[in-house]
Amino acid sequence: MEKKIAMVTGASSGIGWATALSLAQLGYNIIATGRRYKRLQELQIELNKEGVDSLSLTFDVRDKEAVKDAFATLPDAWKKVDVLINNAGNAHGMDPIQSGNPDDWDAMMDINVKGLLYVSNEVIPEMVKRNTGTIVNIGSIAGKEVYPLGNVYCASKHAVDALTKGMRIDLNPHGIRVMGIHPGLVETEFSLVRFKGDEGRSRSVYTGYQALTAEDIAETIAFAVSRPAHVVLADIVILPTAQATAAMVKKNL
Ligand code: NDP
Ligand code: 8X3
Repeated sequence: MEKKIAMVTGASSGIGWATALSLAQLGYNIIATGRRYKRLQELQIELNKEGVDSLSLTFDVRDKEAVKDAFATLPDAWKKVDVLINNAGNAHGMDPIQSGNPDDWDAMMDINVKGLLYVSNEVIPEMVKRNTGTIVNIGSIAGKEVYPLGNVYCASKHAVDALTKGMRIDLNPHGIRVMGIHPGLVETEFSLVRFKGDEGRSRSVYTGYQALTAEDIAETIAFAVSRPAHVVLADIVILPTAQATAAMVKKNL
C-alpha cells in the first residue's frame, strides 16, 4: 500500500518541526510548510533519515494567493493529504488592549485564524471527495481561557477552538476526523517571536519550572492521529505539571 501523506504547517521550528518527525516515524510521507526555506531544507534532511519521502512548500499563510499557488505546485500524487496539522501560528506582542499595536493584531488574526482557513480550504475538498481524512488544529490554553495581556492572541485561539468544532460538525457527513490540541507553555521560539527577539524576556517565560517540549506535543499529536479510524480525540488540553491555569504557574525562582 502507498504511504499516507501528512501535511504540517509551521514545520520550520518548534511543535511543527517535532510533529513532522513524529509523523514520519509513524510512516507518513510529509509535506512541511513555513516561510523559512532553509529551515525546511534542514528538516527534509532529518525526514530523509526516517526513510520517508518529503516535500517542502514555502509560503506565508496570510497570503491567500500564495497558499493557492503553493498547493498548485504539488505533484498529483501529493495532493491527497490524509492528515493535516494546522500548526502555523504565533503570538505577536503582549500589551494591554488600550495600547496594543494594530499590526500585531492583524498578524495574529491573519496568521492564526485566516491562515488556518486558507490552508484547510486547499486540503478539505480532496478529503471530502474521498470521505476520509484527519485534521488536527493546534489551539492553545489561550483558546480555552483569557489571561492578562493575552487579549487578541486569546481571541485568535478561541477562534481556532470554534473553527475546530465547526469543522467537526460540517465534515461529520464525510467521516473526516477533526481534533483540537490545546497546549499550555511549550518552550519553542514562540516567546522569542512574541517578544520580538528579546531573548531575556523570552527565556524568563520558561525559567523556574519544567515547561513542555515540542516533542511532548508531537507525541500527543502522533498518538491522536494513530488511534483507530473510528476514534476522535476531539479536544485535548495539555499543560506542564507546574501550570494550573493559563496564568497560574508554580515557579521555583
Ligand atoms: P514557533 O515560533 O517555534 O513556530 C511557529 C511556526 O509557525 C514556525 O514554523 C513558523 O514558520 C510558522 N509561521 C508563523 N507565522 C507564519 C506565517 N505567516 N506563514 C507561515 N508559517 C508561519 O512556535 P510553536 O512551535 O510554539 O508554535 C506552533 C503553534 O503552537 C502555534 O499555533 C502556537 O500558537 C501554538 N501554541 C504554542 C504554545 C507554546 O507555548 N509554544 C502553546 C500553545 C499553542 P516560519 O517562521 O518559517 O514561517
Ligand atoms: C501559547 C501559550 O500561555 O503563552 O499559546 O498563551 S500561552
